[in-house]
Amino acid sequence: MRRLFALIALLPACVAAPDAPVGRPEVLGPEALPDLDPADDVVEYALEAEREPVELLPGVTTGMWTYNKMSPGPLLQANVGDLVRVHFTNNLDEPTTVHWHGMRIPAAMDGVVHGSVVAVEPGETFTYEFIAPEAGTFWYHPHVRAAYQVEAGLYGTFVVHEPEALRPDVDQDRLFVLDDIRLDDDGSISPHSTSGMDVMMGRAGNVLLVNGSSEAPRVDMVPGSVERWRLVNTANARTMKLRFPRLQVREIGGDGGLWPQDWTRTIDELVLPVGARAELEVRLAPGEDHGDLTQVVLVSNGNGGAMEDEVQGVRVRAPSQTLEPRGAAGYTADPVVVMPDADLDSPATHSIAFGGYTDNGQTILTMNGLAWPDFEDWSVQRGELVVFDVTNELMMEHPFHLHGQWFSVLSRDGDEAPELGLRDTVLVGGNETVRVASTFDNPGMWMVHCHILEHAEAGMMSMVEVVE
Ligand SMILES: [Cu+2]
Repeated sequence: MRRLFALIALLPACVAAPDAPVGRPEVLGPEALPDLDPADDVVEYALEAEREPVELLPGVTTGMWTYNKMSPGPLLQANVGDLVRVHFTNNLDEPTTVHWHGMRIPAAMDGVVHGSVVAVEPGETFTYEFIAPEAGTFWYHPHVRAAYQVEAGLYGTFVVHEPEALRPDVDQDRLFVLDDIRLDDDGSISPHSTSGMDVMMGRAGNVLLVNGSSEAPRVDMVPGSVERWRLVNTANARTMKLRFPRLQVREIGGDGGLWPQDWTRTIDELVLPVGARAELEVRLAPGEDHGDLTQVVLVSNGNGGAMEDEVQGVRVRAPSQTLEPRGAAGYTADPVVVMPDADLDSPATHSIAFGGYTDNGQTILTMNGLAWPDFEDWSVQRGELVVFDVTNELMMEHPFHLHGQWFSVLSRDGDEAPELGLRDTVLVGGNETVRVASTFDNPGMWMVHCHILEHAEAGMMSMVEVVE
């Protein structure tokens, strides 16, 4: 039972996949959706948004909005380069869309309602079609009234597999979706607030979920074995701080997929902002009989203050019978990752400021002074290297998210940033400036926004046009 009864809101079951698709390794975690197209290089899925009671707390059902009656929704998979076709049907009573977070696909398929792209109305079906351009761990969610729809349960994962030669040699590939949700005592989702601290800080849940369960999933690992773990943070607002007691963990990739060997590093702690993903190589040392992934959360200290507490996220146990590890090598591939040609000293040519003000008691959050649906006129040439600053004029943090492109993180307040590789999401701390670089190689109109969904809906969204 991982309910956070005493959570300070102001501060911020593993199901085996059915038969693994041909040519794609099995990923354990959310249930995999069957591919309807027998061709090797085409995947076709039927996805349906509908209401469904889901058991989040043991013995208690919550009326959720689901994809295919599941929350998280089913795991979609493709090999890099595959044609992906998703027939999406909206059986809710309000419009929605599907946004493919992190996937650099055509703007018309990105699920953002703008220009000629309209929402999928109740009862309608829309087919999303694109080539899976890069390998990595991605997720999908609505981009309409997202603070409400994502909290209600509309989120799922999409794994695009690397070519065989670049895949880690592991005993198991697992996916953990980390989320929180705010439930009332009867198990129903607490009403949303459009003012006060929920808008200022984002909506924090009082129940932690891993793969849709409030019970920490249990994983059996043979001592001496090695696994690939993919982590996704789908919470509305909660930055996840993770620790890995008694496990040996190497960070091997992030939003933009797996890294060259040079960049991989041993970690015992990880900060995962909302929207972001992590790729980990996880070992249970020989002779060790258990380990954990823990989530560091704030709880009351009983005196009106707050303290950090570690809550089990994933429990790792060695099976009781003695088993020999297979001797898998782990992650030994060394892919070439083309990074934007910029470094710590590169000057910024554009700046985006997160700000806000109060108007008649209503909190309005802005980007460069404008609140969505108003946004600044910002365009770049396709393929142009742009170094830009993301500046936070407020004290609360904002996870900056760019659609359709990836960027590298150059610096934080002028100092080298710890984030490696290509990203689509980066956390900007209170009153901090993060400098990033992108080559903007995907044409179209693209969202740029804070991924705290309450902030986005209070105005913190903008667009950039990448001009051919
Ligand atoms: Cu924000």
